[in-house]
Amino acid sequence: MIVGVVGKANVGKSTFFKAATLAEVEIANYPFATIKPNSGVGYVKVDCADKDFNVQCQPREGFCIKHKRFVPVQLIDVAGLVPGAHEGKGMGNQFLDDLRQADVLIHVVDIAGTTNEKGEPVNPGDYDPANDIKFLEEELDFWILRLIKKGWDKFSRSVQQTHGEVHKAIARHLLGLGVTEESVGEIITALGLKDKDLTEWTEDDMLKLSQEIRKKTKPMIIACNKIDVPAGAANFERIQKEFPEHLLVKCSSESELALREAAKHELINYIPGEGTFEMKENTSLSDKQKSALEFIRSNILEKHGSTGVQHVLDSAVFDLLKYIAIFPGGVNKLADQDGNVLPDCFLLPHESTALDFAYKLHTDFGDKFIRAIDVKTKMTVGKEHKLKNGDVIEIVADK
Ligand SMILES: Nc1nc2c(ncn2[C@@H]2O[C@H](COP(=O)(O)OP(=O)(O)OP(=O)(O)O)[C@@H](O)[C@H]2O)c(=O)[nH]1
Ligand SMILES: [Mg+2]
Repeated sequence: MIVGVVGKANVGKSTFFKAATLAEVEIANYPFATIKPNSGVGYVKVDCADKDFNVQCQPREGFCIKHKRFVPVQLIDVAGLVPGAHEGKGMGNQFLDDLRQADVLIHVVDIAGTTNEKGEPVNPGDYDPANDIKFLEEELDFWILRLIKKGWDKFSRSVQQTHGEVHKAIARHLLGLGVTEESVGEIITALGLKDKDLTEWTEDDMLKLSQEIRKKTKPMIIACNKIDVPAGAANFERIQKEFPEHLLVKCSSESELALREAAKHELINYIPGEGTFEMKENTSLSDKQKSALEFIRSNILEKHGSTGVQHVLDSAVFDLLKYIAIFPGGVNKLADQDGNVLPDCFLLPHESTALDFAYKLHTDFGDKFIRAIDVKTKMTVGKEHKLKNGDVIEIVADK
């Protein structure tokens, strides 16, 4: 699972990324602080299956606090985009190539409007963040268009000469984007381009294809960041109405970063994504730190329920992509050979079957699949059985 963090320059992408990964990255109040992409491990939060068995798990990767399991996902934070990036404005958009493999995108928006279209600081509310939602999608479309156009002449001639099937050829041409032949087939049929010779495609045909490919391969959640700045809340309400088709989640990355760092230094007890934290006794918290934390408690957690950062990640993976978390385990034993209880948790696409899960564990399990057991109910299930979020599954395979 790869999650890409995108957005205009200076909106808080790196702050969001750092809050989610605690990786050391550059954060600064001017555009293009990030040049090279940052890659790190963040976590999505699921109800751990260990609770159903009254045990404590020992995750091989990630961690579990009070039966909330944090499952690793890869996050990539890239340079900021500005309108006209595809024509070379700002840092251009070629760096987006690092996001080709992303399964889902988090679009970070400065919902308080404290940065103009170039990413320069302005007074809160002086810029309308609705513009960013529109231009960013366009810039992503132009980025995909560039990938489509790369080597198009040669490619289209060779498909023409070999009478290749258009949807298969395009999927191959865009292999790096992870678009399937089936999806390309559906898109070009809907666009009425199915029978058009590739050598005759216009730039407009290609742009339409780019837009549809973006929607299919790069679903996007909008992280409405800087909700702590007073102008943010009203903008959020307004923009939510203006973009009813988009998934918008409010957040304050800066607050989440402060809480996670305080927790890392053992100054507070805080479970990422929760609406509360506790100050630890006998710590070296200064009065200034204490009041900053109390400010977060009353202005963010109590007002909005949480800082939103964890919620954005979870929502991207579980609401938008509809992934499910599956734990391998045995009916007689929940631990692996080393005694680690429920050591693994896998994120699988929506509608994955018992057989898909077997293949995910090992090719041999898939090839030699006999049956699977739903460990919570002890029911035997077959290959085609659709798994659901939180299932613990034992695969029985031929030796
Ligand atoms: N008030 C407030 N400020 C924030 C928040 N998140 C980030 N910032 C500030 O916004 C500025 C930009 O943050 P970065 O994380 O560097 O932004 P970026 O989008 O990575 O910027 P580029 O890499 O330059 O595109 C910094 O001054 C941050 O401290 C937030 O939740 N609230
Ligand atoms: Mg940055």
